[in-house]
Amino acid sequence: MTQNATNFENIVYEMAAPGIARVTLNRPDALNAFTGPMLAELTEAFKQAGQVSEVRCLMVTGAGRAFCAGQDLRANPNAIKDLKNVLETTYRPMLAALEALKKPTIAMVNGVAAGAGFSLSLACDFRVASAKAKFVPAFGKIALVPDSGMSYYLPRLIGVSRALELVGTSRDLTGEEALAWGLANRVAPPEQLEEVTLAFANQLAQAAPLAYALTREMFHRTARLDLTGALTLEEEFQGQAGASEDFKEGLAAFEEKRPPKFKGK
Ligand code: LHQ
Repeated sequence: MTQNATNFENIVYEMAAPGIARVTLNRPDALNAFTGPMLAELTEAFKQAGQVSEVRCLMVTGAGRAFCAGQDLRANPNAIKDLKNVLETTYRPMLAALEALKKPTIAMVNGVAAGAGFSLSLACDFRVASAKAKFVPAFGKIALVPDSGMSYYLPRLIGVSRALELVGTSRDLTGEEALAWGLANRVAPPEQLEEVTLAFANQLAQAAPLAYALTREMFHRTARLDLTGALTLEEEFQGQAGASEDFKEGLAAFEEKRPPKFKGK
């Protein structure tokens, strides 16, 4: 894949390293705030990353000093009139494409992540935060409720009480606090952020793709199941994973005392 092969204007989509794709929100002058065209490009990039088997892990980050300031409150006044419609038609497809990826996704939070930008970081499987990062709920300050998936992801990650504290007080969370609260998986000094994220991405890219996708789905679905339901789901998905070529490769690698080479089949 060449850099921005799809002629994106608001994002950069490229391979950051073998097996690791990177999407960079690229409106640094507006702190990478979301516009309709940017959300459409993100949707397309996530779909492409899902379709290309060479992509084994996806990183999402922001150009310049911010990760993303959420909805652009200035660019298009119409976009902040019918909020229900904007969410349904522009944010939901982007979040659905990210969810449908079924590959490890890491938000590399290089700076402020506000409103729907904070939500996007939560919709990724992992967050690696710069020590300079700030997670800013933002919604409460403009009398809105959390959207773009925050109502789903945030209480699951940090519990209902802390989620309500953050949104109710509109308090920002630093990278270090995010780590302590279990919201970030790693925190790194700004100059080491990329190196730390790539090392983590590289580990994740070695995971057996089918088993990872099934595990991810199980962990999301079992939150709504009782034990019997969870055991049933495990049996079904283990049946699928156990029928894969990658399982055979895993067993062979174990016998031969070597690292496995998974192909996603
Ligand atoms: C911005 C923005 C921004 C435009 C900073 N837009 N220019 C979905 C569907 C439909 C509608 C509604 O909402 C949603 C979901 C949402 O995301 S709602 C939440 C929207 N986001 C916000 O309310 C965040 C507003 N921004 C801020 O609170 C601060 O700017 C943050 C905390 C992001 C950054 O603070 P600082 O680092 O101190 O930077 P700054 O405030 O000085 O901003 C730098 C520039 O960026 C400034 O422009 P200027 O011309 O004065 O230099 C800001 O106006 C601009 N900017 N966020 N969302």
